[in-house]
Amino acid sequence: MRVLILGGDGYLGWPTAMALSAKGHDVFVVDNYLRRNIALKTRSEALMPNPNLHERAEIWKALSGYSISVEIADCSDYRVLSQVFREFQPDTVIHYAEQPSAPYSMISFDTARETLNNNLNVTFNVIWAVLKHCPDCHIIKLGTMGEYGTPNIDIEEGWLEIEHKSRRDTFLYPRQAGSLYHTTKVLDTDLLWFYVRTYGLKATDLMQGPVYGLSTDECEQDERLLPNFHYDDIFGTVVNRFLVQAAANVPLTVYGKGGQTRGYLNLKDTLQCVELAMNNPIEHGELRILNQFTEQFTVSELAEKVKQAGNQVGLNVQIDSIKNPRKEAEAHYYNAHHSGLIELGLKPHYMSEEVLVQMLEQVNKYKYKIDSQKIMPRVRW
Ligand code: USQ
Repeated sequence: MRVLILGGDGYLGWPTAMALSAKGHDVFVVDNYLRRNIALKTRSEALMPNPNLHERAEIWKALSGYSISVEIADCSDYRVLSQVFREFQPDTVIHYAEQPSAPYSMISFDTARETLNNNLNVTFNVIWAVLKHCPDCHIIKLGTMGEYGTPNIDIEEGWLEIEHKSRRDTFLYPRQAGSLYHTTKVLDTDLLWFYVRTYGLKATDLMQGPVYGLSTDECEQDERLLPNFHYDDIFGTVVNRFLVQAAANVPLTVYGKGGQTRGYLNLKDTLQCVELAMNNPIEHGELRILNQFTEQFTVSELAEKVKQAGNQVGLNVQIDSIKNPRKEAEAHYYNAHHSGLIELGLKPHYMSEEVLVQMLEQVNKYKYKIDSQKIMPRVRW
């Protein structure tokens, strides 16, 4: 397949590009280094150095023989994106090109505006470029479980059947996000759904929970190919942060009561999920929504797991409950359904002690690079 990956420099984008090129697909990645630039501005650089996209593509080609085409361009500029679609004619577009940090979106008017503009403009441009140049192209978009929030009822897979005054209909499951970033994803979903039902596009919206992990099969071959692994308060997701905190002997930063429950998945499973979505096509006019995570934990359970894994490698991990910098429920009902991807063939890599120990050992190799200034939360809302 001809696969276009937007946001190909990211934590998910780069490993996806290598994994799909290794399967023989013709892969083209576009990125404007938005995350790299924000990381530099906010002192949130990744733990390991990441060569730029051109360099990574060259290293990958030398190692594997597979080519990845690279363009450094801004997907929020329609003229640029339109040209890429017109020339490359993708069978599938994987849209990761969003500002992905909830805390960054909550710093100020400017960062909120930047997040809103970037995320909605890119989604809108993707929709129009597909409509104009390749209406058969399957749009695979990364949504987030955070779109649903933490409702006091079960979270269904995208849709909810409602009975009202003895009549029934099916609607998008209600959404109530907890940050401006997550809200842009809600708006993305609405945009996609409008264009899918009106113009017959084909789209899969993957509602992903927080991802953890340092490497994938392809990344393991050369450390210069590792994904950009963040542990700061802006781009670091909770499990990755806890692993680095454990290695650095900093007490794990559980926000508030620690009863916040989310659905988690290993980076290796993100790649599987995206590939499964791609290899299982859908009809024109269908918006397929899949909840993309493999297991649910509270933040306190995660901290306990990292502590146990730390004991195995001789670390004395402490857990600290600190004032929650976010407005979110700290003890709540959470039961999210996620059978769609399993039915498509997902084989989960669960968060076993062995997996956590392996990750701690990997992090430990870069312990000398950990900057403990980047650990405590700097953004509050
Ligand atoms: N948390 C802590 N301590 C920390 C960091 C986080 O207790 O040091 C808590 C947060 O308060 C939250 C939970 O852990 O309750 C998850 O936080 P996170 O920072 O790992 O994830 P979040 O900000 O929600 O965003 C991440 C990704 C985002 C993706 C989302 C999926 O950055 O792109 O959309 O996970 S979800 O959380 O399901 O919305």
